[in-house]
Amino acid sequence: ELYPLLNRWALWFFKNNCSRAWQDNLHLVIKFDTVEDFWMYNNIQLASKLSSGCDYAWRWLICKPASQDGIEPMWEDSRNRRGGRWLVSLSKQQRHSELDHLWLETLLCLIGESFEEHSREVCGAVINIRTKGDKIAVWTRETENQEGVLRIGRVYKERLGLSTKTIIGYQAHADTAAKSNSLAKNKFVV
Ligand code: M7G
Repeated sequence: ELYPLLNRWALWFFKNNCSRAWQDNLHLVIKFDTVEDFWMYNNIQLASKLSSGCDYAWRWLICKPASQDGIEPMWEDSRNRRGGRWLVSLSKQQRHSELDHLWLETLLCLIGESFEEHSREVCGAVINIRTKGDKIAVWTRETENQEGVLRIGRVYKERLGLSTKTIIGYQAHADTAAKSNSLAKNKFVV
């Protein structure tokens, strides 16, 4: 017997090829809507084993309600355009000690709809494997929904088991897109 998830999700993979446009490097791997399929595809490759550098890679999980088109994992998608992300920046050492665990917990928050009535605000999650430090983020739909954004941030931080001393910030995609090098300013922190 298969256990259904409340939503259908899509796993995307980003494999950088410097000679192509950013969007052309994004590949839809699989769509799934059962617990069993989630476990199967989640084990394809541990995040900590993905390569980095110019050959960097992403893994994505994006909401896809069965009856609608999926949200594409890019700022340009209409459901991301006004949104932003809760960003967890990791140190180099954390790749070996914590990355896989934090990513799995992030995925479980999403497919388990852990943010109660605010779960529908969640568009997806992304992991960036980077030599300068890996990043995990949860993308939400509407930067202006302060109550929802803050609630998601608090629940997410607690689920990751981050100490109260660790501050995580929320940035609007529009600000991130405008700043190619430095980090965009935080709209919220928890
Ligand atoms: P990144 O991979 O999110 O983080 O962005 P990084 O700085 O740690 O490598 C790197 C670059 O990828 C950005 O400066 C953009 O040129 C491009 N990029 C990233 N995202 C998420 C998008 C997106 O959603 N749309 C487009 N068009 N480009 C993006």
